[in-house]
Amino acid sequence: SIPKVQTAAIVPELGGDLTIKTDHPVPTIDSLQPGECLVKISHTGVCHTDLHAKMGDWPVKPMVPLIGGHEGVGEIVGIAPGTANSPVKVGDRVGIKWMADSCLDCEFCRKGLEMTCPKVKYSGYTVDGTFSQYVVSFVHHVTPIPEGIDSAEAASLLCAGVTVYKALKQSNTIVGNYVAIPGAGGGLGHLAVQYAVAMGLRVIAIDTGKDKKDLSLSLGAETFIDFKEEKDIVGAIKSSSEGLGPHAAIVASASAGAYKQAIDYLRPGGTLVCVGMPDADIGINAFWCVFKAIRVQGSYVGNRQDAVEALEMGAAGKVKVHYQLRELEDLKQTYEDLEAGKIAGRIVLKVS
Ligand code: 8ID
Ligand code: ZN
Repeated sequence: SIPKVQTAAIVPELGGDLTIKTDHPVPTIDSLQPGECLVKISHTGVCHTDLHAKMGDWPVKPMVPLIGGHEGVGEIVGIAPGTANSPVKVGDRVGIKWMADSCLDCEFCRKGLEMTCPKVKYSGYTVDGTFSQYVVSFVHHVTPIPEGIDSAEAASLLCAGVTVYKALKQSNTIVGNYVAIPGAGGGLGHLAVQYAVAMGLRVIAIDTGKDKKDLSLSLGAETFIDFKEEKDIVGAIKSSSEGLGPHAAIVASASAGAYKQAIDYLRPGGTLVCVGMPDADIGINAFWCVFKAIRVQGSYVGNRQDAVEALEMGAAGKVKVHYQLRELEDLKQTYEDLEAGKIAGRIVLKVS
């Protein structure tokens, strides 16, 4: 049976402290709108986006008070009365990702760009997210979790995994090409290394510290460059790729620094895929961008099909989230560690 109250981590105001409430109300099934479902969360990943949300450091602000979180896995415990054609049913194990809901009928939804739908809802940003035991989600957008992958493992594939999988799809690379991954030791980056290796790409990992170096190399990166120690990052990246530079860069770092060098080190004809989201200019020089025939591609999470594909890769054992398991109550500490750059891979919280 569904309890009346639950534990939830709440951001009361932007930039403020987190409050863990143990008596937060659980919505009743009868109060849900058609198309909505109630999901009992077992695990959720913590994405750097959740930290941006808590800090309110993006030009588009989240609602407050806010329950963050958008890498959740759980079980559907109820579906709103009057819901037609639900592709999922009570008892199904599903994932909740950043894109919580969209209209499915506009130009952007028809093109598979649901994340830019004018009616889009973002989990843990414009609707409450997965840092609580029970979450309202949407039957047409939850992602079925395939068998053969446990919930803690699957959680971070729903944002970090989907996002870098889609970014690599948009990188205009083929087997044998080089890809540079600034942020390679972080949540998104360590999965980008693995999807890239699975695609047959040769990975140049850029990040800092021994943990992130060891993780990147163990996942199949050919080279690791420490951005805090290497004086000539552009030179080091080029000399790791036959002197010509990588064919693509997937910038997965949460700071602006990593964007600045990309045009300098990319191979002519190469592609810069923008993934990390500091609210900052990326400093692209028009002359060199044209002169080197560089493409610049913004890559925003992934659509419903990308999510299914990214999870299938996880269930097939091609990629594996390297995570440390913590409790929901540890979210505050996790934000501090993320901000300090201390987390190699991901933190996943056990919610219930
Ligand atoms: O749809 C999207 N595009 C999307 C989806 C999900 C997340 C974008 N994001 C954004 C987040 O909002 C955040 O801005 O991607 C960024 C990275 O998210 P994350 O992987 O969850 O963050 P992390 O685990 O903190 O990893 C970031 C890594 O970047 C490194 C850090 O050391 C860390 O390992 N890094 C930094 I900060 N500056 C760097 C630099 N100059 C750098 N690595 C290389 N060069
Ligand atoms: Zn995310």
